[in-house]
Amino acid sequence: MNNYDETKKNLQDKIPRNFENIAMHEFGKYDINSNGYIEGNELFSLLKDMAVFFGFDPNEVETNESLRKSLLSEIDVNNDKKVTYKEFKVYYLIKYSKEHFIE
Ligand SMILES: [Ca+2]
Ligand SMILES: [Ca+2]
Repeated sequence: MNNYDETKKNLQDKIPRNFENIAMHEFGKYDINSNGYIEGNELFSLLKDMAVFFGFDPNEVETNESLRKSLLSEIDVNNDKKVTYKEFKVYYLIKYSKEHFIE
């Protein structure tokens, strides 16, 4: 087994089995009206949290449209200005990994 496989396996071992539940729960916090999309005003709290994650000032999200756009483009893969659970999960997995087991 090469190093890459090793690393991948270590990572998989560390992701909790209930990760899906955790991610869904997090998604639900942003999807206030539970319609399956984080969109419109719901995006602000997500983008603010993302700003913190990427090292920006969250207050800038309100005022800085280009920051908003660049953060959204990180997560909104199909560029429809809505964030689905599937799109959210990719970001959240990275965030979770970084917070829990990557320096
Ligand atoms: Ca929604
Ligand atoms: Ca989308």
